[in-house]
Amino acid sequence: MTLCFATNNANKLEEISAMLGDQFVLKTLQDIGCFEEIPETQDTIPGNSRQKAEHVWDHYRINCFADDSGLEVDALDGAPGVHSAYYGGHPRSYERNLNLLLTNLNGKPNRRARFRTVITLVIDGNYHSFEGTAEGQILTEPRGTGGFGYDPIFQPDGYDRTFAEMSMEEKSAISHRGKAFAKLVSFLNNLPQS
Ligand code: ITT
Repeated sequence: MTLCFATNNANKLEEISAMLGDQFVLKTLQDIGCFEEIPETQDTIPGNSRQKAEHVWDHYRINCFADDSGLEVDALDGAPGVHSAYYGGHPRSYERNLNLLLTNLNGKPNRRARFRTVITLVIDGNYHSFEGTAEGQILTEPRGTGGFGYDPIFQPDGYDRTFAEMSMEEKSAISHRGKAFAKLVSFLNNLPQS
C-alpha cells in the first residue's frame, strides 16, 4: 500500500520511516508535488491533524496520513500543547522553545507532562484517527543529543534517561508517535483485502 506522510518535519519522517514494515511504500510531500504551505489553523491537536491530512486528500487524492503532536505541561495548564512548534515565537527554534519552557517552569515543583500525538489517516476519502501519549516529567536542564524538539528535557516515566538519551528505536517503542503509529499499522493490517 502506498501512503503519503503529510509532514514537513524531517525528524517525524525519520522516526515513522524507521517503523514502517515492508507492506508500505511511503511518499513524502515532495514526492507528490506538494510544495505549498499546508494550513494548520485549528486550536486543537486532533483538529490540526485532520486539517493537514484533509489538505493532501482534497488537493492530491492520495491515501495519506498526518501527525500533529504537542507537549502538555500540567503546571502550565497544558501549554505549550497545540502551540508546541512555535512556543518561543517565529521563526521556529527548538532551542528557544525549550528554553522558554524551562523558564516558565522555573520554581514550579510540579514537573508532570505528556507528549500527545494524533495521527489522521485518510483511506479512499474515509477518515480515521489514532492517538498516542507518553507520560513523564520535565527536567530542569537538557540532557542528551538525540531526538528533536523537547526531547532533551522530557524523561518518560519508568526511565532515568530523556528521549534525547535514547536511540530512535528505544524512543519509538514507548513514545506518543510510536504508539499512535502502531495503532495505524494494526488498523491497516486488519482491513479487508480488496
Ligand atoms: P508538520 O506539521 O509538518 O508535521 P511540525 O513540526 O509543525 O511538523 P507539529 O505541528 O505537530 O509538527 O509540531 C509539534 C512540535 O512539538 C514540534 O515542532 C516539536 O517542537 C514538538 N514535538 C513533536 N513531537 C515531538 C517529539 O517526538 N519529541 C520532541 N518534541 C516534539
